[in-house]
Amino acid sequence: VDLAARLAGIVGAAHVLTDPDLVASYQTDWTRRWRGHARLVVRPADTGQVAACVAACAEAGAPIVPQGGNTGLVGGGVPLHGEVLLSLTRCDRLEPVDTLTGQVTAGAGATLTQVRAHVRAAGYDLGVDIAARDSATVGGVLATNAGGARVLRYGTTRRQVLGVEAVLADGTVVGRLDGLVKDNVGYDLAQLLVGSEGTLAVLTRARLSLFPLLPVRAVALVAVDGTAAAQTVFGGLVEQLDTLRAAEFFHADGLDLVCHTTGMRPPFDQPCPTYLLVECAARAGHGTDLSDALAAALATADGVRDAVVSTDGAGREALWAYRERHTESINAAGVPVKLDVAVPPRALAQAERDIRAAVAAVAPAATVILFGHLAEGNLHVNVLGATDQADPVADAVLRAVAAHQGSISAEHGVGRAKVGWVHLSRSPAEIAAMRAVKRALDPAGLFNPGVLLPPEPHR
Ligand code: 2HG
Ligand code: ZN
Repeated sequence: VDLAARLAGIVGAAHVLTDPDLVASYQTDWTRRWRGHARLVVRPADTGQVAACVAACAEAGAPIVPQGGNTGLVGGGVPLHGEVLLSLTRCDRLEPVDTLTGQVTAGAGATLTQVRAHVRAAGYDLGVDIAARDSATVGGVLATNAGGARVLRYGTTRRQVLGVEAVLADGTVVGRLDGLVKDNVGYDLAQLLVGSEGTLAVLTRARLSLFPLLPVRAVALVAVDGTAAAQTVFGGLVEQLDTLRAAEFFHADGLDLVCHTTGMRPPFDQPCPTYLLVECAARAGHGTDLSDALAAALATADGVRDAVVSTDGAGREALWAYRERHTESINAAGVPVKLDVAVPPRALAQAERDIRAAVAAVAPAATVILFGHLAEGNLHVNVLGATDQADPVADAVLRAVAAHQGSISAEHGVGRAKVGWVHLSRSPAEIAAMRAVKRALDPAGLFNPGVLLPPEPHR
């Protein structure tokens, strides 16, 4: 029996796709930079079916690319060379929120928006929040250890994961979802799989710790003179406010692009070089205190050129849109070379200058849009008009980042995009240890070949 027929026997014929029209959307990423082809798409509905599919592929020697919402930005979920595309979107079951512990078990295919709506009904919130929330799935978010806009308050995804269930390369199921906070029995497999980018196992479910829902929110957009000024303002706010949970920044060129693409009106009459967006959040009953405190803190913070504060839902969303609609606006302008990096905050402003200079040196006609998450020094480098120079551009940018003791991969993952530069952020000994883990868990190289680790040198 051929593989497609075997898989159809597991998931039902309707969930094995081979028709090129149906397979097409799974083979291209959202930015259009990564395209390839899948042997077929298989869409299991639960852990048992995932395990059976993995076992069948292992037996057939057919490599697997696991995929969630396909909104990744590093090509980590795109089949390039005829792999089996294992789509987890049907594994989206949400279990009841455990209100005694503030935890929930979610299927890998549930989107962040689905999980958030589910836990909100019980008075809880999900710590992770990213702009792709409507399509990004729990599995993809864990696989990349996604960061997003609230890391300064809740940490990255890793901090919110108490356990996972996953299917190993031979089709066995491992994991625990009991959510014991104190449970130290040997290696932490769940945390090993978080951030492993689909290279070690297929995540099927996760036990997540939740946070109290903070329904009262105030958002401010602050015009400043540059990145260093944004950091000064942020520092002033941190000193005065314990409700701060986001600090994002972008520049005039990005704002222009967003306004041009979306038709939004610029936020201020006078343009400024840089914009800082901050959000405060609190429990019910702190409404006026919150916006008053934010306005008062802004009034005394050094470096504020102009500011607008919004507390109502529509106003807050409108301010967030200037920041969150960067990605789609960049995409509308062309196929970007995307480099998500982090540098120590003290080096952020200089790193931005160095990155612009580095790109100008190899692709003088390219447009560089920089924005990101201020508190972590997490910069989203988007280079337009340079797809034919993607490798030299990546090389120049990532070397500039490494020179500041930064990380070549902050929150989107290494994927296929940065495999060639892992050595800039990890020592040979660390890479060897990672390879040993990969070989131990996936000796045949079944999962996500070509992602995360550079090809093995000949031994
Ligand atoms: C964000 O922070 C996302 O909006 C996407 O991480 C960043 O498009 C990008 O480069
Ligand atoms: Zn981001």
